[in-house]
Amino acid sequence: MMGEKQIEDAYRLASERYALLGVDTERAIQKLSRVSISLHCWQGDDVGGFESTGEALGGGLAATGNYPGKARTPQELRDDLDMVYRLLPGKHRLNLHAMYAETGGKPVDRAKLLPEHFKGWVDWARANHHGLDFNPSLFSHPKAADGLTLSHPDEGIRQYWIDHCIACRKIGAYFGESLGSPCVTNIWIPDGFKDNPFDRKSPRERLLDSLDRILSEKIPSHFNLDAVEGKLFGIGAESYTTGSHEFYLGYAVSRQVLLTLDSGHFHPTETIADKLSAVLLYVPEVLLHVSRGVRWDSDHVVTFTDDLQAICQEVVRGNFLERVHIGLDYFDASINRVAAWVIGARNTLKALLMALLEPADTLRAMELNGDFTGRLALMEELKGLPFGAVWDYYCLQAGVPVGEAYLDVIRSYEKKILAERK
Ligand code: RNT
Ligand code: ZN
Repeated sequence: MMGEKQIEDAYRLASERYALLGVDTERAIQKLSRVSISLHCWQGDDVGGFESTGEALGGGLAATGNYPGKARTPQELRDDLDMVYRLLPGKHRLNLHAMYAETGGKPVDRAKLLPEHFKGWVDWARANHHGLDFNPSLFSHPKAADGLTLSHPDEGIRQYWIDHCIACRKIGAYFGESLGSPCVTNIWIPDGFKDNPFDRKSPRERLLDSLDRILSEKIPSHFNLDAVEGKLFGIGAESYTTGSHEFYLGYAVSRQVLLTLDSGHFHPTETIADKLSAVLLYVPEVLLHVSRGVRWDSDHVVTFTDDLQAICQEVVRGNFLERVHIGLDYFDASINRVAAWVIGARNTLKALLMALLEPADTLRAMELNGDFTGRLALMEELKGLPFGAVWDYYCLQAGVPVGEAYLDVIRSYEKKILAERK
């Protein structure tokens, strides 16, 4: 393992190298330390939740694998998350789903969920200085069994899900008020059709009406921010998705709510990086669901891909760190779930750091002067600069394991804690 002195020496050399390009590594580290990533609670238990209704994962979502040790209770999930946060530099948030309510053993209807059902989460978040974000859960439920919720033709079912979303916004506001940091409450619905519908219009009209009714009560934006998440298709909804990208883009622009961009929700070669500078001209803020689709929206662990780098570059180059909420969204049940969280979150932070270390002024000037040769040459050279030494130093400073050393911690946690969960 690398010693402190080695890490510091490597950092000094790296810092000098970056300084030659006019990049201040201390400043980059400073900026990175202020970024909070919202970790998705659902990586810890394969999107199960704690309602114990025996419902299988629905909504066209699939978590594959059967690695032992998944969290079975809110306490176990919080224990696992505590371990994850200890391995990440910086202070980070948690993104909760409504189906992770703590209802003391007795089932509570999703339409009747109250802030008190999330008190355990809020107490934990407050004690550990985590902000909380939220999501209504419109899947894995008998009333969503046919894959329709807010666009359902049955008024009773549609109203049920409207009520659930209204309840969730109030819970989001409670999070924001209790923790002194606005909660982003993100609405994603599975609605769509396996085969070609005859009528593509009416479900969208119903969805629009549902959303307007859900959002009709104004909630101060320092407590709760509303976001809507579109998608291309889901398993069992291959031919039509009511809440498509165009639908929600129009909705977010016209209602001035947040637009959620999930990197797995577009055609496989379409990237969300290029969308940021476009949509942020029209919507106030964006929520990112950083994910990795392999051939489809498979929600693989986020790795250090060109795609991830491009997303982070766009956030940084556009000066959007204040307007883009960065959340993760994947679920891999085939590897240690704590490691899955840590790997994806560290990669996202690393990619942000790499973007923060770009010689922005130089590149901008080259571009404005039409020096595209220089721009290409410099952008390619940057890929080989020692940003890893800066990352290691940041981890050291933050008191978290450097490099793959975090794996030892996870392995011993697995042996002591996860292996006992049968
Ligand atoms: C589904 C969406 C959505 C979910 C979570 C669990 O395709 O990405 O964000 O992953 O709500
Ligand atoms: Zn998502």
